[in-house]
Amino acid sequence: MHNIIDHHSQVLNFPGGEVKFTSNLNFIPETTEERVHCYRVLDDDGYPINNDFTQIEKEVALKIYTDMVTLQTMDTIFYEAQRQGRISFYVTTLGEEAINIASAAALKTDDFIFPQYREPGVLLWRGFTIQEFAHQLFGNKNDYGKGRQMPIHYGSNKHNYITVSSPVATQLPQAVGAAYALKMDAKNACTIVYFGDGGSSTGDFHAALNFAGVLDAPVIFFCRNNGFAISTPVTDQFRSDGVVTKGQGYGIRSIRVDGNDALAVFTAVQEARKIAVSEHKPVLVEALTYRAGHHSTSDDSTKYRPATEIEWWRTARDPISRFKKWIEREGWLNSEAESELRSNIRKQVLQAIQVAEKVEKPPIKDVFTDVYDVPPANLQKQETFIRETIKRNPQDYPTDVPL
Ligand SMILES: Cc1ncc(C[n+]2csc(CCOP(=O)(O)OP(=O)(O)O)c2C)c(N)n1
Repeated sequence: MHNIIDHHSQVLNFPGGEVKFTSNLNFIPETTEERVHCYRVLDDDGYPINNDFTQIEKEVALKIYTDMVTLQTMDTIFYEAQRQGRISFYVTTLGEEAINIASAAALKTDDFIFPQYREPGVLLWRGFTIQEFAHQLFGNKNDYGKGRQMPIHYGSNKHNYITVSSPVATQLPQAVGAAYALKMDAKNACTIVYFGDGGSSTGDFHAALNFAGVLDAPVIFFCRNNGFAISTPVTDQFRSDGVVTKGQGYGIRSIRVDGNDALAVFTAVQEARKIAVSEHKPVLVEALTYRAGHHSTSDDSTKYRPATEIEWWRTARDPISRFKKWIEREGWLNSEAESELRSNIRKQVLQAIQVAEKVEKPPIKDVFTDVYDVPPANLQKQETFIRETIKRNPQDYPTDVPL
């Protein structure tokens, strides 16, 4: 380090660049006068504001629409299945359909997805079937996690979708490490990591951004700022102007986008990907949205926010209706095709539940495999114990779990 003070020009050559001296005792203000603007393409009525966005083809637009409707339908029916006691837990993505589907549409299949848990739409976009979702939710023997994970902890090697793990924000540093590995291997790909505003309130978020900035890791940090971390509103989480402003603190280019505008999300993520892959730089995207459903099936959000607020977001700001208005005006969808699409998807989801429910559960032995090459003595003992207990009390154990 060489701190050479240049008295003539009043600058300090300090690691990272020149620093000018000043005789003004100025603190950097804690806020800016105006909040960071939010990029959008479609107004609330689905009219493009201008032409400054990526033009998408009819086929892509229709797939975005179909997948958003599929996600919404899965949410409605799987949520009901939990209420009926057929599955133990569920999390909806209501209100965040554009974030899920349009961001996925802007990526390439070689890019790795590090989800939080409210992004099943990214997996849907990549071709994970409704039946595969249902098998996971029922934890049957066709579930790739062999029934060991909570419902909604989807994962797929085939789709480069890292398995969901509920401890909040652990995926953030992992995504940076994986992005760095992609860069070292000279791969033409990036990672994208999704997280909520609550995820940004953890230490892992800050560590991840700092490492990414320093290592020039090709990672897209995608924050779904939906206003709440369960019952904690963002106003109780941070005093900054949201999450977007935190990027600059770590030397990371950042953008704020309207998360309920599929075209804006698509365009922003496509540009972010270019920066990550061509320039080997991390990017932060903050999508402003609203969690239009309860946090999970264990939550009742009317206890901490007004029902009228939820209703307003569900209707006036619904991302699916906004996108629909746009594609209808483009002449790519009419009401007949729309109702056929919806009834078709509904049938598929109901059918998937019926099939998944009948598939037997993974065998007991699967509880003890896949961690150790040779199971240690304590696990062997536990397996013997559980088998003997079941033999003694068969009436207490489900009949669809093979021994
Ligand atoms: C480390 C950790 N702390 C607390 C929890 C409990 N928890 C589960 S989800 C959640 C809120 C996360 O909110 P956010 O990141 O904003 O995502 P959102 O649910 O709004 O999509 C919390 C606190 C957890 N799973 N892990």
